Amino acid sequence: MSKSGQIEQLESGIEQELQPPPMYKVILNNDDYTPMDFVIEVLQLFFGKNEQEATNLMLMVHHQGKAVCGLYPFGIAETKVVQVNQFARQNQHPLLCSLEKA
Ligand code: TYC
Repeated sequence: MSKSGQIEQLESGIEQELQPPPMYKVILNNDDYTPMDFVIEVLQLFFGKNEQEATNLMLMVHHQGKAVCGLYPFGIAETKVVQVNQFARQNQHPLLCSLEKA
């Protein structure tokens, strides 16, 4: 590769490093079976919500079908999704947590 090509590549690498990481929305989806209290517990345990915030967010999911629980860089968002879905399955609930690019 030419010298100027190498410099361009280096510069674009540096620019990328200076950007904030792309963020991902962690979404909680409604279903007909997961108990409301369980969803409130999940929001407190995994998303740091207090009881009032967790209740409001759970009701938003219940009425609107889904809601954003938090915004994180990919690795953290993916870990939350895995942990929440695993915790739901361990407790025999169909609750579904998913990921969307912000
Ligand atoms: N719709 C559920 C019920 O009536 C409650 C619920 C809320 C389930 C939010 C999932 O992400 C959810 N028991």
